[in-house]
Amino acid sequence: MHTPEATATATHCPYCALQCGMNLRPQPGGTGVTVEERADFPVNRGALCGKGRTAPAVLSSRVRLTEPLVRTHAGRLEPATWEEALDAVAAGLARTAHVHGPDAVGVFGGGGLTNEKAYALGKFARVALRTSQIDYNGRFCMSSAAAAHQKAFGLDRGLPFPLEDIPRTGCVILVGSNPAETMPPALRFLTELKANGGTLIVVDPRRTRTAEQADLHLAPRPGTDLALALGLLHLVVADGRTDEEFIAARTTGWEEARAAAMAHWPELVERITGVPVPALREAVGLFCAPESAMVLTARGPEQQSKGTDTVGAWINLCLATGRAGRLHSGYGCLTGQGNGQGGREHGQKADQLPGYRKLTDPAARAHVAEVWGVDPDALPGPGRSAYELLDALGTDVKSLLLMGSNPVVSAPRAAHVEDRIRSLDFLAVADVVLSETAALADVVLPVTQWAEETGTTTNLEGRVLLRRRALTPPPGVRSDLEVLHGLAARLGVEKGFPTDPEEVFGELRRASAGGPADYSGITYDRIVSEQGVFWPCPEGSPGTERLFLDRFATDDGRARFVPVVHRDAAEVPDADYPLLLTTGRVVAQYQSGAQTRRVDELNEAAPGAFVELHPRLAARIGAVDGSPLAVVSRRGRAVAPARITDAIRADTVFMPFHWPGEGRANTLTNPALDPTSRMPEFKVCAVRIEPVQPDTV
Ligand SMILES: Nc1nc2c(c(=O)[nH]1)N[C@H]1C(S)=C(S)[C@@H](COP(=O)(O)OP(=O)(O)OC[C@H]3O[C@@H](n4cnc5c(=O)[nH]c(N)nc54)[C@H](O)[C@@H]3O)O[C@H]1N2
Ligand SMILES: Nc1nc2c(c(=O)[nH]1)N[C@H]1C(S)=C(S)[C@@H](COP(=O)(O)OP(=O)(O)OC[C@H]3O[C@@H](n4cnc5c(=O)[nH]c(N)nc54)[C@H](O)[C@@H]3O)O[C@H]1N2
Ligand code: SF4
Ligand SMILES: [Mo]
Repeated sequence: MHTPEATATATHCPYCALQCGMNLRPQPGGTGVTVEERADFPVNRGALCGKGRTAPAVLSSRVRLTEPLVRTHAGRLEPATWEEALDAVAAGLARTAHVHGPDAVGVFGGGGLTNEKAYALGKFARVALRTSQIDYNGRFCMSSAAAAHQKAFGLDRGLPFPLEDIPRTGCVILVGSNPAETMPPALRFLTELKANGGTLIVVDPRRTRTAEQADLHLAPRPGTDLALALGLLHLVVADGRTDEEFIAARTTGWEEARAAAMAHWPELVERITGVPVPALREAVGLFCAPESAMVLTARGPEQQSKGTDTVGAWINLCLATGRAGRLHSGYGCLTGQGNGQGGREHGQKADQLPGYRKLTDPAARAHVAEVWGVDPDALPGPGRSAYELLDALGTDVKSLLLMGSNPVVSAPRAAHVEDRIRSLDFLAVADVVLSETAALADVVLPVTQWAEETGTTTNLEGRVLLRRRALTPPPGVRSDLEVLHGLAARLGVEKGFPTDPEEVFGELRRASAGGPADYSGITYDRIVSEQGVFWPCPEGSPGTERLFLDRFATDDGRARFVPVVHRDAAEVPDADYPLLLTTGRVVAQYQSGAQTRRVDELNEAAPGAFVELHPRLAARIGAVDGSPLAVVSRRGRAVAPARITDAIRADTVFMPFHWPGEGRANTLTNPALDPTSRMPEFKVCAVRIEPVQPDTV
């Protein structure tokens, strides 16, 4: 006999979209779990980065929340019972709805939540709160690529092929993606590509550890990827390297897109991007020579106020050269969060219903309303996008329920967002730790974590996976599903919010049936026996590993070119703010750092913010390596030590965004939004820098 917890449990990492497989073995005495290699999972074959290896540290009650907290009249967060806490949340939200109407209550979700939670949260907003005001942090992540995917292919699945196809293609252009830091086990696919004779082009203003692996590194000025992609397309046309047969058979809109691209002469593109014409020519040569090729984008080109058009231009390049909808060729977006793919499919997005259905589509409303047992007319319409929702806090939106995000650190123009959050009538946060945002709440609900609960995530390949409970949570915490169940009941909705994840998944399957992201044929058992199931997967389907091989998901089955032209970033350097700031990640910290800043080993590796700058720039302003440097934008001022390196352009500085306080990069960033995706411009804003005398810090 053994107890269910005595053996190792096969599950997945709590952090990024790679969703590496791992085994969790309970420690003797039942106090925690140890991570062990799980070599059978094909994505990572046992490899893990430091974050995944150390993830169990956040399960420790030394760093996590273990009891609900309610703010007292004296203004302090004090321990409370679950009954008191849930009563207070329901009362706070109901009061706002009663006085100001249901749309004065907001909900903010996260792409780290399992499919079951994301689904339940969207349903909770529309059915229990009847508010239109729900959106989530995925808006800050891959929304531009999602919008471009929809436009061109009629469907948004980040990667239309499994990662294992990467080594089998001839050339990969990796645009604004740094997997050496953001998905280390995935580097293997690029190493194998090169071992197979394929070539790698990396487009990044910094010579990152990923760019060091490249055959060709293009280092454009931040915010100029659109011109770069159009310049490459111009050269493809000028050199007669288009695939006319593919264009005629499988696409529409080429003439307009071609005309738009032809306005982008190589010399003009060199002027805009800073990438020399010979390098542009070399890139076209490498991309067009082999029979197959891929373009993969991540946050670099996407987190711009023109991210949707930029991704559209890279897709145009793939379509014009016949490198889409074919085996081992295509465009893909490397999604970021643990459930960044599934989290964008099941209804926590402002304009969306489960199964990637549109909230404005009457047939979609009717289908989902029937599953939910409500009148379709009772479903609210689309609400505000994430930044617009945060910006409306304290004015139009007076109360907020937040689950799975830490916007005080991660939102653009964060000082303003923090101010808006502080001006709320009522804030409830469900989290596993006391994040910077949770610390501002009126009620904090401590929830269970990955290793303590079961649920599905959908990784960056569109592969639906099962995370499994491996240990018993501490007595004071409840799951997000239990939170939503308890709140719905208090708001008068007794039924429809089950707490068993598999029951929620069963309902999600029905709600998604017939939609673009159809999960109806996926079961927990199938996921386990097949190492994940790719959607779309209608009842009886084996799942869809590769999309678009026969047809694209548009009405006529053809991919659509988008005619796009270059435009500047929302903010360009001037006399007062002569430099560009770009932001991103380091390997040892995750996102707002709420979880990873609580892990000793990771803090030792990456203890705080820094400002990366070129030696020439450093010499010009008298910056010294390791000494504090102030970075000032129109939004505010941040201070962090200088890190001098010739791996960055001399007109650009870089800051990671994982830390709160003085070094918070998002104090500086520009919330200018992409008109289609509503993505903020995290990757470009104008700044000046000045060394700080230690006594003035
Ligand atoms: N260690 C770690 N891993 C993570 C995460 C984390 O926080 N930490 N987060 C996860 C999530 S949610 C995401 S979304 C992914 C993100 O994964 P990535 O997109 O790989 O990460 P970033 O560092 O944001 O940006 C990638 C690169 O874009 C470059 N860049 C900046 N501006 C531009 C530009 O204008 N054009 C181009 N072409 N490149 C530019 C930066 O220099 C950077 O090297 O990582 C996931 N994995
Ligand atoms: N300057 C700049 N800013 C950026 C970016 C950038 O590149 N540059 N990238 C953007 C991107 S791509 C992203 S994805 C965002 C991410 O930024 P955030 O949305 O802040 O993401 P996290 O830090 O992962 O926050 C997740 C929170 O939810 C908690 N949590 C984890 N799991 C659960 C759960 O199951 N239930 C509940 N209730 N809580 C949970 C964690 O403890 C943490 O407090 O940041 C964006 N901000
Ligand atoms: S690469 Fe991502 S999924 Fe894999 S161990 Fe690291 S954080 Fe976890
Ligand atoms: Mo992300």
